[in-house]
Amino acid sequence: MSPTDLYPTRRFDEPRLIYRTEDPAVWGGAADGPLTQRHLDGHTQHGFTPVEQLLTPSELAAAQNEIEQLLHDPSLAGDERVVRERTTDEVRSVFDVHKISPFFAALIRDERIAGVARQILGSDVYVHQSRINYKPGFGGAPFEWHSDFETWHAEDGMPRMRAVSLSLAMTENYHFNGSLMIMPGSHQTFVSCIGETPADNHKASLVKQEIGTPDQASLRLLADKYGIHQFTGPAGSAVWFDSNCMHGSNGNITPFPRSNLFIVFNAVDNSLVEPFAADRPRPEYLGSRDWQVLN
Ligand code: 6CS
Ligand code: FE
Repeated sequence: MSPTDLYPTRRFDEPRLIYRTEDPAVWGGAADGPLTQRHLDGHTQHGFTPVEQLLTPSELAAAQNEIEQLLHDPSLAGDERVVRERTTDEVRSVFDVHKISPFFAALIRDERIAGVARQILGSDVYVHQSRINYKPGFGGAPFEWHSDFETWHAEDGMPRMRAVSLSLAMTENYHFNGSLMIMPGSHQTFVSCIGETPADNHKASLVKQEIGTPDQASLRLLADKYGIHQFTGPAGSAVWFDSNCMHGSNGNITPFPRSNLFIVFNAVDNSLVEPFAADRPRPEYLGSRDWQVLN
C-alpha cells in the first residue's frame, strides 16, 4: 500500500484547496550550494528562483545545437518519447533528453544545476523527468494551468512535494511567444482536482492536458490571491520552480519559437510509489523508477 496521502486528488466530487503545511519548498541552507540565503528565502516565498544567465555563451551555443539535432534525429522518428502538436504535427516535446544526449547528461550534473537542486531539496537527487519543449512558432499550443506535482502524485506516485524543476530558455522568451506564467506563492496551495484518470491519460495530456487541471473557480481564487508573473528573458536565462507552482503558458502564433529545456529533480527519499490516482504508473520516460543518484 502507498503511504498516507497528504494530497488527495481526482477522488472527490468537488474541488478542494489544501494548504501545504508539511513539505517546505526549501530544505537546504546557504552553506549547502550556490544559492544565497536571499535566493532561498525568495524561493520559499514565491516558489521560484529566476537565474539571469545560467550558461556561458559557448555552452549555450552547444545546447542550442543539441536541441536542433534532437529535433531532426532520424533515430527518434516514431519514438514514443517524441510528442507532436495536434494541429501542425510539429514536435512539441522530446522526453528523456538527459538519457538520449550525452551533452545534456553532462550539463545537468554541473554544480550550477544538480548542485542547486541538491541545495533546494537538501538531499541527493535524481532526474524524475527531462524534456525539451519546443513551442514552435506559428502554432505551438498552450500548456493549460496546472501543478506538475498534481500529475506526478496522481499518475506517477510521487509521495511528497520534494521535487524542483529547472526551465532553461533555449530561445528568447518574449511576453508574446508563449513564455511561462506562474502564480507566485501558489506552491503553498494544493488544488485537489476533479475527474478520474482515464487509462493511458498521458497520450492525450502531453498534447493537451484536461485531467489534473484545476476548475475555473479554484484558478480564479488562486489568481486573485497570488497574481500572475510572466517570465521573459534571453536564451540561457532560467527559472527554478517548485513542483506545486500553479503555472501554464499561452500558445505561440508568432514566428519565434519558444524552446526550453526542462529538468525535474526529485529527492532520493521521495522516490515513486504506486500512483495515488491512476490504475498504473506512466512510462519510465515520464516518471523514472529506474533512476541513478546524480553525483
Ligand atoms: O505530464 C507531466 O509530467 C507534465 N506535463 C503536463 C502537460 N502536465 C503535468 C506535468 O507538468
Ligand atoms: Fe508543468
